Amino acid sequence: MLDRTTTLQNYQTYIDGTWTDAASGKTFETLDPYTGQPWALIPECDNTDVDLAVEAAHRAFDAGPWPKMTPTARGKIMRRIAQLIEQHAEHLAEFEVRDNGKLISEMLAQTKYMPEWFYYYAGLADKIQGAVVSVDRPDHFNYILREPVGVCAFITPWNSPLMLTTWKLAPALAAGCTVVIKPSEYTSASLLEFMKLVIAESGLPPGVVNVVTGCGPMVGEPLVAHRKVVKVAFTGGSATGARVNEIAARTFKKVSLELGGKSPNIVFDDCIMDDAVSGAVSGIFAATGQTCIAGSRLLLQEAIHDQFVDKLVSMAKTAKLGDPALAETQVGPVTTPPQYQKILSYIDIARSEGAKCVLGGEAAQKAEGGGKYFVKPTIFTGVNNRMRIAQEEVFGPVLSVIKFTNEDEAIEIANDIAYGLGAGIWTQSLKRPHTVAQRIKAGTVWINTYRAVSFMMPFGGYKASGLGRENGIEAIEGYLQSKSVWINNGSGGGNPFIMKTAS
Ligand code: TXE
Repeated sequence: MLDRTTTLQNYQTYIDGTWTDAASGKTFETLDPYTGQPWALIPECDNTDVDLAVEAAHRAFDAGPWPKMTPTARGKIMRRIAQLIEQHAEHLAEFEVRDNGKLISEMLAQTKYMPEWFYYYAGLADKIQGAVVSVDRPDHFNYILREPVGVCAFITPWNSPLMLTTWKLAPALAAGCTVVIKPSEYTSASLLEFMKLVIAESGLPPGVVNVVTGCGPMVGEPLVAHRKVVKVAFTGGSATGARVNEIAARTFKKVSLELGGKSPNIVFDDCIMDDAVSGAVSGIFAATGQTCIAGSRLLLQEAIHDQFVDKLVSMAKTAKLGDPALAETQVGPVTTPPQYQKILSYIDIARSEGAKCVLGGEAAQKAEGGGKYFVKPTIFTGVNNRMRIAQEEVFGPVLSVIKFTNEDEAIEIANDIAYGLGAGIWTQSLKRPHTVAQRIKAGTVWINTYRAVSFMMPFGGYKASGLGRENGIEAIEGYLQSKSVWINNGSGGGNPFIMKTAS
């Protein structure tokens, strides 16, 4: 059971294998979204701490044992990380809930699943193979080395802090990279607990994983700009992602971005209706709608629209709002005060655009807990895909229902958006899922399911939803680069003033 003691916990950050205060000595408060009260103090890092952390990661990469260790030995340490997460999954989930207000059932499912990433990429560590190339020159022996890129910066958001760190950390460690992580200023505590219980106990050499805490402009920007960082992996909003990408481009860093979404959940009239209703509810109200893959645009085929909306409203209105630390709670508070304001402002926008509110549409006043950040599950019908409520990411429990007549129109609406992260399709047809999945411009398409993720399945976005893919075998490519080695075993002759080509 979550311990909500009122004394503020004082955290230090973790740089070069050592617990330390911010160089400035400053701290900032982190809030419990359920009570609305501060519960911990986090070091307020700045440029100086960023530099210390990147230098530590750089030493660990350049001179330290990590990249030099055999991949098999690296894999063993990663398996130890997985075991430590298994051991502390409940504790870590409780700290996630305290900091981000998401449901204990959801956060526990995540922390219990996280070890799989470390097992999977630990298994890949000693299967990173170069190649021998029979090059088109006589007497040559050519080969390609696959090398870790170097120091990586991770910038993570507040919605699933440890899970989204894991998606980056496991492939980076397997590749032999070293890392500096900047968590969201709203949810730094669970990462610091993870460092204490998992990373510091795992046998990883000092400097391989470091943390700098603080806000985006003060810590994130200098980290992205640092000349010794060679790769940036970011999860967050599209506007911040664009800024991170611009800064990283100035020093030619590799970048992967996992950004926002406005995913269509498309229900055809040949669906199994109860499954689709449940999928629509889970798509938008799970995690209080604060997921990048929220199915925030529900596309309903005309013939079933009214019946579906009735069933949807009946199910959604039973959602139990309350303390996210209790197993029976189904919708928790919004994580951050600015996010709460943003959601309420989009409810006003939807009304002013002429959408019809058939459920919720306001803040929920909760006496218990004391927190102010609850929003009632909200459904708007009569939404037109050109409205802002259909086009812009709300990141809250607000669903836009859009009617369509046929498959072509559904696909046109689904793709008529800046984003392309996920999409759901509900149908019993055998043929339709494949044709529709091919025509949807999104990184993930779920058919008769929604919000499923796995360490084995690539995850990422089309269009403004991001660059690159996390998870699956291809994710490790983002942390590797190729080196071509040429060995001439014959004569070194030829004209020294022209490039050596085949002719
Ligand atoms: O995210 P930010 P915010 C979306 C969602 C939400 C909106 C804003 O729509 O309403 O983004 O949320 C760091 N240089 N998503 O403001 O700013 C920041 O400190 C470097 C979708 O909380 O993107 C944090 O660690 N870093 C999303 C991280 O970026 C900077 C999850 C994410 O914060 C920075 C979260 C800067 N200039 C929000 N400014 C998803 N894809 O799941 C901020 N940061």
